[in-house]
Amino acid sequence: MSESARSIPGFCRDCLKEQTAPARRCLACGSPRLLNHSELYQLTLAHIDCDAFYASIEKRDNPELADKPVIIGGGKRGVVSTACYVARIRGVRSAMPMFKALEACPDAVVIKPNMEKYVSVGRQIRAMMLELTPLVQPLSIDEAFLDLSGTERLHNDPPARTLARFAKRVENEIGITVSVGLSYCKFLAKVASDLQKPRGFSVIGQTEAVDFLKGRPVTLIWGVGKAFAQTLERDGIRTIGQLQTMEEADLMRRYGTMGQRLYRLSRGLDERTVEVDGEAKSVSSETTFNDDLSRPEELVQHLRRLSEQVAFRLRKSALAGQTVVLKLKTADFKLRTRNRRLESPTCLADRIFRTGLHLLEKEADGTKYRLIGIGVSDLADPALADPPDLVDPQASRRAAAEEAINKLRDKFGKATVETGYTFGGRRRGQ
Ligand code: DCP
Ligand code: MG
Repeated sequence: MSESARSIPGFCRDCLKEQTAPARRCLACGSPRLLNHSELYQLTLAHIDCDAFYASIEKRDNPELADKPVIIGGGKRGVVSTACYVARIRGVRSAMPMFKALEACPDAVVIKPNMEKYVSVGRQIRAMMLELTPLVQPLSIDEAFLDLSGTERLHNDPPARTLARFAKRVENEIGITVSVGLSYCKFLAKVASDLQKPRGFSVIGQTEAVDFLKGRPVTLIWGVGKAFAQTLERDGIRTIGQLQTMEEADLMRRYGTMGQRLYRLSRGLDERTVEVDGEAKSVSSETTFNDDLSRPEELVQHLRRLSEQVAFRLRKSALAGQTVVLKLKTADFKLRTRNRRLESPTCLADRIFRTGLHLLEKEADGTKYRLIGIGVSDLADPALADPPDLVDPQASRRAAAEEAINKLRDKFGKATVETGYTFGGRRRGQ
């Protein structure tokens, strides 16, 4: 063993015993869960994400489920919210229609979500995080960034060990597991927490960042969704390594401000700090078109898709919103926002979409747009959202119809079922 390998800082994640010589098992307790990294005790930025959050809580509350495949879902949308890791091995994924999930895993135990319970566990975990540092930025119900710089004195331990203790504490006191990512910036801390799930603890240091990123797909970069990945693919760019060889000016000329982000993140440069007041004030989703659009039916299609994304994000954050906001940017970069307050908060794609449609109707007057966005503000507790049929007696029927349509589309393809939303008084989308 070389001298440098000998001195890599590390410890056992089970008994926390220091372990500087890399080995297969802990010399003290025999656990294989050892953590060694040359920058282990310098890194301070963490991302923590609970493992199969809803499913883990249900397993905790019913030990008979421990080794069984468990799916949380059904309810309003008939899709999988989350699946435990046993069900994932069998091919079940988040957002999968329930009937497909049950095809993949017929013996799965399906449980309806109990949001109230999940929100309360989420709050307990957040309170524990705040004991580590005041700099906690929640991203959703089960995940947060933590900046642990300057906490070494307080905890009498470097952040890496404080985080390992935290993971143990959550297991012992709350009864579910978490995965930790530790790095020097937000981007890589978030990437790291996903590397070894469940019960993971991964470290990405400054020295290996560029090498680590080299072979990864561009979709790992924050803000590179499916559509933008396709644009990059058309330009022959698939890996982050390719971005690493490109000039900043070139990337900016091609992709605007996004180009700058690609330049920086591909090199592991990310100066964003952990924002304490990061509690969302609104949840929205928007898209910039490849070519400017003015035809109502095209705008409506985007509106529909974006409304579904907003509903999905609301669900993930355990939020609802009472004001629907439509955002449009004209071809000559003028911004138009229109909003409408609902009778009750909502987290349903259908209600967001219909309200957005109403707002869009007046704006789709032949103007050419380069961007459309939809979102909700006035965020509220999802338990208060969408009281059954109080608002619109048709709503639950429509939700059921939406589900039936989704099923047909899954079976026969998207083109089979057109819903023919009325727009501007005429029937479209035939
Ligand atoms: N969620 C949802 N619908 C989705 C994705 C997630 O309702 N399509 C909910 C259920 C999850 C919770 O949000 O339990 C947290 O989302 P994550 O993406 O962190 O997923 P999990 O915690 O379930 O799994 P992982 O272990 O991959 O983090
Ligand atoms: Mg999670």
